[in-house]
Amino acid sequence: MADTETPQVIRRADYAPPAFLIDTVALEFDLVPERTVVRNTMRIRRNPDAVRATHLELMGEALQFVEASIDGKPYANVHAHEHGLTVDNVPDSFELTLTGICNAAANTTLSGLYVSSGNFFTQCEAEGFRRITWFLDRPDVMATYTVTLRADKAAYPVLLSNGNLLEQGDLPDGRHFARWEDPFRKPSYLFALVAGKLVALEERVKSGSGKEKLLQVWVEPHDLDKTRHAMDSLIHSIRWDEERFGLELDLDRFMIVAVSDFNMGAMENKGLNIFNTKYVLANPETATDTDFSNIEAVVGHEYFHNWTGNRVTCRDWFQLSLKEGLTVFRDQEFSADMASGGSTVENQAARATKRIEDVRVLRQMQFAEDAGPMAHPVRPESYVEINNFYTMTVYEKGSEVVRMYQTLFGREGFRRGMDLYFKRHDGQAVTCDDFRHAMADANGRDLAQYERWYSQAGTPRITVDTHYDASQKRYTLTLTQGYGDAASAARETQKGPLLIPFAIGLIGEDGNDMPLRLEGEASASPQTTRVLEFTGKEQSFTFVDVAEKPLPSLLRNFSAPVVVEYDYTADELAFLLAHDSDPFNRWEAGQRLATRELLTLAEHAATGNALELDDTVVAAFGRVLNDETLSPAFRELALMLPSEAYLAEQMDESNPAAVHSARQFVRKRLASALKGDWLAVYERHQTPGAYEPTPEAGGHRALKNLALAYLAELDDPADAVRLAKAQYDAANNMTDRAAALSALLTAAASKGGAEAADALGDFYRRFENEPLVIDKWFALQAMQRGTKARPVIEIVRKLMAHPAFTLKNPNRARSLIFSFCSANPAQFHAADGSGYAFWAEQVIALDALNPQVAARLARALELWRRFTPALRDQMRAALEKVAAQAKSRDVREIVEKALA
Ligand code: B3K
Ligand code: ZN
Repeated sequence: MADTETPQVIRRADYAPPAFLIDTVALEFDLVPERTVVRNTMRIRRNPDAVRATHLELMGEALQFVEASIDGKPYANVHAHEHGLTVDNVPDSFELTLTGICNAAANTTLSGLYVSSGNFFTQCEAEGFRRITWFLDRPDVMATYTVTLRADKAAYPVLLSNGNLLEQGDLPDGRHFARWEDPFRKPSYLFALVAGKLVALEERVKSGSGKEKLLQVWVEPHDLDKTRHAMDSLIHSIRWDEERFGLELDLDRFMIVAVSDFNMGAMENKGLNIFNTKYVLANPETATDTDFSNIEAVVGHEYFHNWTGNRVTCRDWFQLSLKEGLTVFRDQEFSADMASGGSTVENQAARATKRIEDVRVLRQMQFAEDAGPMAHPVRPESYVEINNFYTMTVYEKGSEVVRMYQTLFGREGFRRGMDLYFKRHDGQAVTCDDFRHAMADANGRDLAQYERWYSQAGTPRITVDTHYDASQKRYTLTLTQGYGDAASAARETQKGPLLIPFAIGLIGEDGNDMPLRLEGEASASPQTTRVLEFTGKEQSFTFVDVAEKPLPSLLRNFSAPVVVEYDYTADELAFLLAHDSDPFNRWEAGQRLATRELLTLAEHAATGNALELDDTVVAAFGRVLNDETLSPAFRELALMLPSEAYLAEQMDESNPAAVHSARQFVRKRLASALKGDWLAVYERHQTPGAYEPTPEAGGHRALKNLALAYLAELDDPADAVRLAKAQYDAANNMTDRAAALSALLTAAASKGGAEAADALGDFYRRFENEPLVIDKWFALQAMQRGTKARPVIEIVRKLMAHPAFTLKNPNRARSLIFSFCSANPAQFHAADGSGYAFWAEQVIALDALNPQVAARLARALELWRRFTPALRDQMRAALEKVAAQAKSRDVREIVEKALA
């Protein structure tokens, strides 16, 4: 097999440096949708550090070969094939020019060069560049690029690529050109071009060293009024990276371009970030508070990649978390700092809100991934299709693995490690080990054991035993670590104990933190939270001078991505919820209390027993609801029950119907028992006046809308309907309007209601020309409560035929199909298997159009083995159907691993 043919499984252990290096690339594009001619001139030389090869193998896909020349002379000794191009008998150093043609108009994969709304865009990560031209399309081949774009001037007035604009001008026949140069060496996955009818919001800012920078946010003309927030987010990101990490923007110009057809969130191409419109466009009428904060986070994330990803990149794709885990950590810290008003630790509560949201995502999605057939270490050992490994594990667990360095060494120690990392590796393609070594060396530590965080899959479980010796005033915690009965994909990787930073506090009877003095220490430390370094399989820590029996506050601020098992009583959890000085653990106590109760109720529901709710839960939730000393944003998070998906995953056999009954029962009980309080909170947390997307105002809206959602659960939801209808009509922002519509849909499920239908109709008419809002319209309906008379699958199937629906636009497909299959478990897992049949049809249909999106949807069934037998059998049948028909490597890898 030629080396560019993709083997079945790619292994990390097989890494070998490239036989050739490419120093410079000059690309010329004649942009025509069906027939773009690409001329690619590369300066190539043998890699002195690799074994000598007789021929050069370049990767290429879906390309039509035209001609080749070496050092300016036509060269016939080339062979184009399905996976690339072989060039025989090459000298040691030469200039190779290849001309090929690609069909951007026919490209529905949205990888490589494609057309969206009549404009040209590219997406190259991970392996899309080879769909544009033949290349050593791997991240350890870094070159400088000059790019010339030529196109019809009327149809494509704007021509953009990476770096700085060198010149532009007119050509004969109504065409024009632009020439761009990126002065920094980069891997091919960071290449980008954009051409079309676009307009920009522009700002000029001065960077830390006083240099002027041009910032642009490019969109279609009708979207220019939705770019301010993205621009502000970019400016804040630039400032933040200078202040927190001393990292300055290295180009004179930085561009963001929005495109509505996009496979994921955004892409960090050097100097020319390309974004899904969903993470750029926002104004109060069209975007929710969540959209506003997501935009800030994603703009930050892509900008931060300029250093963590672009200046220092990955040696190979197994190192993906080197840039993704680190950059997620950076964007999480950025959002936390923005919410708490600067990079200080003062406003702990605002930071905690962000932390809670991040941990909720990690636990709900990454822990589930780690428990199934796709479980893999943060640095995977093998893959079939790399696009399947842009996962929660690589991103979110990867971020936790980076965060733990900061937990161990403090902010200053972490910064020292970052500084050393850039000093050693700027301009290089490196590995996760290089990052770990920089952290270790900058802090004078041996971090050999820490490597296991990168190589072991599965979620660690820590069991905690405590003993208080009243006569000696000694308190001993014994921690044991393991993985429980992990899925086989994870078990194979588990070799030994991890270095776990385990943050803890001890709480006295008065609810205050107690002083902490570990055995052997001269005196108690001023901090009442201590990070214990837990490295053994089992390890004990003894605190002395402990005046009374404490209540332990474990894993404060979620100091490691693990599950903690400790037998708290319901009263103890209620006490922690009321008193813990660590806001994360206050929230956590409420979640534990609710989870335990909900799981008991789900077992009862599964066996047909009557449901009854413990008063401790109602009382504890009531106290939080009415505690005006807590921020509204925090209260909203604390009063939200764990999701159905998370709860189902905690059961021995996942039973979505039973979980749904239990959760609904609790929601109704909390709604009715606290009805007066919900109504009062609803009134008290109105945000009159102009809309402001601040965390404070957003917190009020979140709590108010949660109150509305609870009220909509009442058997007689008349109050909720009245309030929701008034809120819908009067709303001056999308957060309130969408929440009102959602409450009307909920109320309609128990009572039926013309109000919901009217509001849905109005919503569609009002926002017909706003695709991102129409996505919300589809999603709200796909996620709604179903009834026996009207199961949601019927509504979804009907919406598939709606003129505004198309499978080709990933946002639209996600809004209807993914929302139903992944965010409406009770309806998707209907006992008759109708959800699974629908899923199989859609995965197969998407597979033919866009394998990356299809493979994401394919993952909705991967945990099938954990479900009740009746569902399990039907899920397997659906998976087998997809396995028999799917063509792409992407989908095949997912379903074959699920069935293995
Ligand atoms: N690096 C891109 C993701 C590319 C995904 C390719 N399937 C966006 C990001 O993480 O910033
Ligand atoms: Zn990223």
